[in-house]
Amino acid sequence: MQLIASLTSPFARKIRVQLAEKGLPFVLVPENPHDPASPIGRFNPLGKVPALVADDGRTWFDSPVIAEYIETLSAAPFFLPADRLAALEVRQVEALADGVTDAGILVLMESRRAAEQQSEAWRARQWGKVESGLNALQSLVAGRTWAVGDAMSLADIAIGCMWGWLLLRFPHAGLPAQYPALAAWVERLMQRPSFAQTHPPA
Ligand SMILES: N[C@@H](CCC(=O)N[C@@H](CS)C(=O)NCC(=O)O)C(=O)O
Repeated sequence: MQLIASLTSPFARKIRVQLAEKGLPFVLVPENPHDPASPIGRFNPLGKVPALVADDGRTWFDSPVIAEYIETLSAAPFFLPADRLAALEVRQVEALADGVTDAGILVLMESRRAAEQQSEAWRARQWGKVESGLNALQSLVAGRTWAVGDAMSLADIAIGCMWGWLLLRFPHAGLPAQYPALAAWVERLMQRPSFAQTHPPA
């Protein structure tokens, strides 16, 4: 298996954590999707990482689809419950965490535009989604070991990768002080080798 990924992508990190937890071997192909010369469009018409080239030659994107494909490989532990409704609950929390990251990416991209093109209203709208998503996630994990059910799932992986990316890109936003319960909950996840090995480079 080949995973085409940037080392800072939280979406790619979800897959790297999942593969590491299962002990599945793969080749990491580092790619910068923002480089106009990047071949990523050959693997994902949307030009985004991650994309996975499976051993049978099929290509999968985006991260929730790749994660579900990996769950079909019969390699324990499993990160989606067998019960379809319980699995949907996991997927919803994953969508919430991914959505926070998506909104954060829009804030980051806005800040990289020329000053006169930036919109404070747009930035505030997107940051509002980050904050309301983090509030919901903090309430969700309060007093719980795992975000959904009684085992680690894609929900936990997505929350951990989202938080790691927010701290990387918004180090001065004071998020750990604003969301102390969520920060403490994620800190425990970060002790796992799968998260420690995939920490994004500065
Ligand atoms: N929904 C996608 C999001 C992937 C995504 O936004 N990847 C970013 C890197 S973190 C990217 O490749 N951006 C390049 C672009 O938008 O052109 C997933 O879950 O895989």
